[in-house]
Amino acid sequence: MALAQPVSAPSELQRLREIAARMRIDIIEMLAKSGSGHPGGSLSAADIVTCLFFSRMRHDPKRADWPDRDRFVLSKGHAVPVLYAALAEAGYLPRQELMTLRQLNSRLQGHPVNTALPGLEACTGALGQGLSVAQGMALASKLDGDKFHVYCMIGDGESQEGQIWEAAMSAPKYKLDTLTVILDNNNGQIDGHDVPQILSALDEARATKGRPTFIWAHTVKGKGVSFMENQIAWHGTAPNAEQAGRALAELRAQHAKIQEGR
Ligand SMILES: Cc1ncc(C[n+]2csc(CCOP(=O)(O)OP(=O)(O)O)c2C)c(N)n1
Ligand SMILES: [Mg+2]
Repeated sequence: MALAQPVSAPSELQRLREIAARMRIDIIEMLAKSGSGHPGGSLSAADIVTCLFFSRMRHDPKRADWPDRDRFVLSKGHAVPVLYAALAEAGYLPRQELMTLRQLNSRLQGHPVNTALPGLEACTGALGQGLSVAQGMALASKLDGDKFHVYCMIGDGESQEGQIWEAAMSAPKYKLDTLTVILDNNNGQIDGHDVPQILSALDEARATKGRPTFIWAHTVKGKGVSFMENQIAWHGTAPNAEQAGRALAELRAQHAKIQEGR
């Protein structure tokens, strides 16, 4: 997707890139501590989730149950470390709680539990189901007079589920312009790591009337950590201490480089 004009001021793009870089550090630290979880699909989604939570979504961490808030449903629920990192960054939970990922009694389970933690909109993890949940929310928004917008992220692997296709066929039938679906295709039309392109696609989606929007985001699985990028072995394996050290050195160097650009 070519951008006709800048979508946000350079300082705003800088702010978003810094947040995404910090969230990648959080993801690796969380996974290294828990010893299990899914780095690949968490790292690939970091820029998109950042653009949603810190630029385009209307939400309030102090009022997680605000009826008019925009909703984000992470249908590829196994990538929830990226969502926990965003919620911590936004102030829904204390940053140190991230280190309780996947522990017994933690609010941060290996897949999102919406009754456990404010900011989580749906229980997801059984691939294919989140888009149907998001569609129900988008329909409710329409019935209430377009009160809020619903964003749903699905995975390319997840898209092999029939339920995704059923939802994709029924959403246009109900003219669900309150729904934006983002495919994290960590393999395109937009570069899912390019902040201006993500923002522009989200703006176009929000302005589209009479039909839902589907954004096909081209991403790299494991984005940001050289030895994890495009390596399927890093789909669901947490880094050990030595690997986490190497990953964090790279992510901290990227974060510092973005900060230098201020
Ligand atoms: C119904 C169902 N089948 C299988 C799984 C196991 N599983 C978890 S993640 C995954 C692959 C998902 O790939 P993709 O949607 O592309 O996610 P990403 O690459 O972003 O991690 C599978 C098969 C599951 N969670 N749910
Ligand atoms: Mg994938």
